[in-house]
Amino acid sequence: MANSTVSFPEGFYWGGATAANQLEGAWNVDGRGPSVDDHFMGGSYEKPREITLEIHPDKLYPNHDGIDFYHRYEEDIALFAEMGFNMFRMSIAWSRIFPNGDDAQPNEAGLAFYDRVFDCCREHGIEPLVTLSHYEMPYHLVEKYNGWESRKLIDLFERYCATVFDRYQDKVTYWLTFNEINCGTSRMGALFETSMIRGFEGPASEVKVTPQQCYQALHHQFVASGRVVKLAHEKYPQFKMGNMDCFILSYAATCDPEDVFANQQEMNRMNWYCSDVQVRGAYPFYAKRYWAENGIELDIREGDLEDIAAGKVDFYTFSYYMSSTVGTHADQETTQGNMTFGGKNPYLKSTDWGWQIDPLGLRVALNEIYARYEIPLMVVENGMGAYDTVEEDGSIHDQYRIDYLKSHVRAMGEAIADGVDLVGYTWWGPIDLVSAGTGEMRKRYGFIHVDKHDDGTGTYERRRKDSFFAYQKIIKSNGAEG
Ligand code: BGP
Repeated sequence: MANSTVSFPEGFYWGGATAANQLEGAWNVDGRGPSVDDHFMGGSYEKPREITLEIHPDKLYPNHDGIDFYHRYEEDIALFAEMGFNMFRMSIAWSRIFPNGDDAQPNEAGLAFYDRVFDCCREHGIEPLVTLSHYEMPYHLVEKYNGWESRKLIDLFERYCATVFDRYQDKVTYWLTFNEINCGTSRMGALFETSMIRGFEGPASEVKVTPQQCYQALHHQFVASGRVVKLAHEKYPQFKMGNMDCFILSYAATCDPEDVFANQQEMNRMNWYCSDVQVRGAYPFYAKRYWAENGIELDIREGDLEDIAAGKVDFYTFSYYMSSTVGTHADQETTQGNMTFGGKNPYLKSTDWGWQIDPLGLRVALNEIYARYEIPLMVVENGMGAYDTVEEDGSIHDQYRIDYLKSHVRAMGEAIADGVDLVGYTWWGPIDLVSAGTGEMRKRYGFIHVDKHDDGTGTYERRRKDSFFAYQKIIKSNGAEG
């Protein structure tokens, strides 16, 4: 097909995405309770993160003070505004609002913090996009209930959401229930699993969770998401509610029908299972066979399926970093890194962390997703983790990040020209923050550099990289300079 002229719709949302536990810091300030992430030590490219029963703030794991956004949010949001953001994706730390998750009253200091952040966004004309649960929860809920394995979490989550909906109803319109909810269906779900395994200590990659536990916990999250979306629709008609999936597009490794079929099954399990439930409001047709073949017997109680049906989301959001391949042949190579993401693709290059870069795959994904659901889409995470070098004069020439950004913006423009209703794009980590997968600082995504290092040194000074100005131009031209 010939190249068409691409243009982004007026009012398109351009911005960046973050998560509370990866940037706020202030882990024990103003009444915040311990969160699961405070028990999650730093790792590296080679070494998986480790889970500890005690919190060790003195040891090397940078998430405890993040990048100190808690105290520097005004400066950071002003920098986002300077780039031209009209959307900022962030999460609320549940443990700031209910320090133990099941407290009788919410923590006023925690609520007041997000008031300040949302007000600051509004002053800069930035629309907040808020994730209610981004890879963390109050640690007490793991100790007491074994996290999402317990149905009790449904009520507790609903109460937390009702509290923040009520408080921020005039400040926030766009909400996402669970970040990358589908990671609970795979080994990648180590992060998710951390939040549901009581008493485990050691490398996160060794957490043993059965398919039964995973899918039961997911069922509880689906019911919770359904109830919360229903509540929002009934009480706050101005709210727009979204899901959030980690979309890892996979290709069949060869044209052997066995590979094609294996890939189709993987796409169902990894990419479609959760969004079919959250967008269509019911378990998909292929679920029953999958459960039966994997020894999963879901405890579905009266009212659960009605809650799921009543909680269909208004828009679909996803993260997109890479693609992979799925094959059945013995010589199939896998990707490298402290987490592997499927098979290698000889046609693609990878980032320093082994994530295969595939902008055309984003166009494929957008077309596939839109064909399936036909509701507005947002790419709420996309980005490139890389080592950056600060030159003597303080500049940072991150052309590799600019190339990644531009190629993905072009792919989105083409998808829009294809007819996809794409309404927003938030780059992951517009400011350097702590990596979720490895717990490192040196895996940097930002357009803004933060002087903080894995050995605990640094001034936290913020510095514009070359990519800062590239994104600024893209936004100013509404995607034309991509
Ligand atoms: C997504 C998570 C984010 C984020 C990002 C990059 O899976 O939603 O929290 O961190 O991936 O991953 P990493 O930090 O491991 O490079």
